[in-house]
Amino acid sequence: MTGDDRTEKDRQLDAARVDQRGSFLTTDQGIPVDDTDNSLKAGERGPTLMEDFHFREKITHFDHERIPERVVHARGAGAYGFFEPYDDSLASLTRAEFLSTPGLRTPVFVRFSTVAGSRGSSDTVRDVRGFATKFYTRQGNFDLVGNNMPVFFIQDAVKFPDFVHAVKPEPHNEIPQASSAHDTLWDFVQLQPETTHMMMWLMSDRALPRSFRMMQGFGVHTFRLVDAGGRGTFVKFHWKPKLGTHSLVWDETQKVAGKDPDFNRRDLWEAIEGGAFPEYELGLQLVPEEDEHAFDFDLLDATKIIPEEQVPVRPVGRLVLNRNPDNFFAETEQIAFHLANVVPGIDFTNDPLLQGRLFSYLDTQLIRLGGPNFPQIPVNRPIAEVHDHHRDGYHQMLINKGRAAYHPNSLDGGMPEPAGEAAYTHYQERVDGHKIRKRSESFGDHYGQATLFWNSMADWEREHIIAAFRFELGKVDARHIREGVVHNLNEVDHDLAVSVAEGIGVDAPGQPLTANHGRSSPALSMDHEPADTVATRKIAFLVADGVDAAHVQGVMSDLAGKGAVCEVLAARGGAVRGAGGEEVTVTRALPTTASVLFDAVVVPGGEESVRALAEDGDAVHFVTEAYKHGKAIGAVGAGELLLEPARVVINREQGVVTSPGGDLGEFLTSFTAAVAAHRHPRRPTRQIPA
Ligand code: HDD
Repeated sequence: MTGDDRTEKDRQLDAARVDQRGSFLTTDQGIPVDDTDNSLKAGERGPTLMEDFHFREKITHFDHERIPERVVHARGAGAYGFFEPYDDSLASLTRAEFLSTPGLRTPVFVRFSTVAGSRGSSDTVRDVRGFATKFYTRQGNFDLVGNNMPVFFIQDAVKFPDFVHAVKPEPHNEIPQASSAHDTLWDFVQLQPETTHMMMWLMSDRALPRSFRMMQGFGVHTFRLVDAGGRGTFVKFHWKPKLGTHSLVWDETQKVAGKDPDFNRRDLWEAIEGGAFPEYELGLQLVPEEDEHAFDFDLLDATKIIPEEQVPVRPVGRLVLNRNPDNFFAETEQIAFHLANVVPGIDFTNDPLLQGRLFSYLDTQLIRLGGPNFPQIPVNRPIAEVHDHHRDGYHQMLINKGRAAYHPNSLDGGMPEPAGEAAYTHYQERVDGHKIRKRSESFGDHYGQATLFWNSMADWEREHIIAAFRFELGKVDARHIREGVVHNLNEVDHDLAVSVAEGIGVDAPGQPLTANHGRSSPALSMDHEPADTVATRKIAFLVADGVDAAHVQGVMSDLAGKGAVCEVLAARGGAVRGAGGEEVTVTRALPTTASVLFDAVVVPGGEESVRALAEDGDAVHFVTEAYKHGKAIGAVGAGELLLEPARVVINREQGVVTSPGGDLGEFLTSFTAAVAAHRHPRRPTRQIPA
């Protein structure tokens, strides 16, 4: 990002940026340092002296480098960018300018995360992904702290510590890391049926995103837009990725966790560095206040969606991420989201999960960032001006002039005083009720939408969900917990419960508890996702000496021209010799990589090359595994000879594209479509080892 692309936030950050390249070493007091390799000692073999201020400063700072990781969402990756509304059509519904001023680019920082694992855990675990956006608007910061699933595990924030304690590693031995496949989580789940809908999402491939750039985001709760006259409209926020919503498969994720634990983080970083800026569309579901009770669920219940077929998602603007942070700790780690950061025109509802979050986020930042001045940390500072009566506290960075840190005052001319028309005014909701600890009966149906989700899945999505339940519950030792979950699943769908029971050694339920209502919502399935681009897809070319260099060159340049990222892999790094004696550069040696790190594989022709690959276990396994994981496989000319030892069945419909005569034109059309389809999950691969 250069010149005019720089946002106001970017320019503000310049004041905090430091570039030490070309500078000599100093202490924190600015004293030049003569030696940072030897401490000051009384004699060459003598004790280190207390007066070595450089030594003490260096060690002390190091000793205090760590801050507490986030209690949830500890592992994350972030980027800067901007949000831009399409038009002014929301102006009649909200005072929020950033949503309704055409052409206004509001700077943002987005942090994606996993939930359960600690900072050093793997990216590709089965988990919810956080999708938190800080909009630095001219009216102040607005934080949309969402997830990649539209519902949540619990209905009331008071249950959050229970849920998190259950899903985190077990307290006696801190096992397992970043995994929900253990007794305590499923114990909680079976006893707390409101988790059922979210567990369906968690067991689906939504929990295994291929990329942060290919997952949806949801504000989850019902919020409120408020217009200039104080009229409210219920709203649900949706992010839709431009590249479509796509997932990995379970076996793949487990292997990636070892081969490249930074898979999603690296993907985001590399896409932005390479100029393929991730883009998402913001969509809103809008419900007039008078329709609050028009649904068979409660809008205030965060375990429910509003089916898109009932209330369509209205596209309102786009989010583009175009700059990586300069320093992970300073920016991605220190960014502090808070649900209560709203701007005029956006307000809360009485969703009890939302209400509890309004307390938790500020509270957690105080311990995590060490005091009440964390909003002054550069990444957290709004671009709107800040004037307040807050003073002092740890790490106060500002020098507030004047005498009157109170209101009303006469000494500083009464300022700062409450703003007039520009001020945030809370939605004037009339509230009338008794103080009671009670859940509304309208929150009572815990299964109907879990069934809706199940009914909406394609055949292969259902297979993956069943396999996920079997895997997770297969790791649960306590039989009564497994039985409890199956009992709850029988409320969702009888066939589902029976299939899961059969895989985990508990008795299958004899009959359905509730008849499946038969309703579905096609928008919930990933089977209908757009499959029209190969942009940023990673494609491996397997080569050895004797490869047909024209195949490598021809296929690579075509795919690279369409935005794909191509790498040439061989048994060793360096280069291989082409069939015509030319040099073909190798990007990476096979032992340093794996098929799970790619979206597709091409075997170019050149009989000598293909025969050598067929004798190389790494190469054969590469192709077999890619096939098993449903990836596009292309073989040009003699490349086809590798498919048999790799147990690949040639079938264009299933994304295995060959060109026996070596004709590239027709091959490229079919192969491009096969890669754009993301995965081919309907291949008969059960017998294939990988
Ligand atoms: Fe939360 C972090 C999303 C319920 C308490 N949450 C956190 C982050 C995301 C979410 C994306 C990471 C932000 C970042 O990148 O820094 N949380 C959600 C969603 C929820 C939700 C979508 C339900 C709809 N959260 C929730 C509840 C509570 C919390 C009910 C507590 C009552 N969440 C926290 C927290 C965290 C947090 C403890 C940990 C670190 C942080 O806030 O900054 O306050």
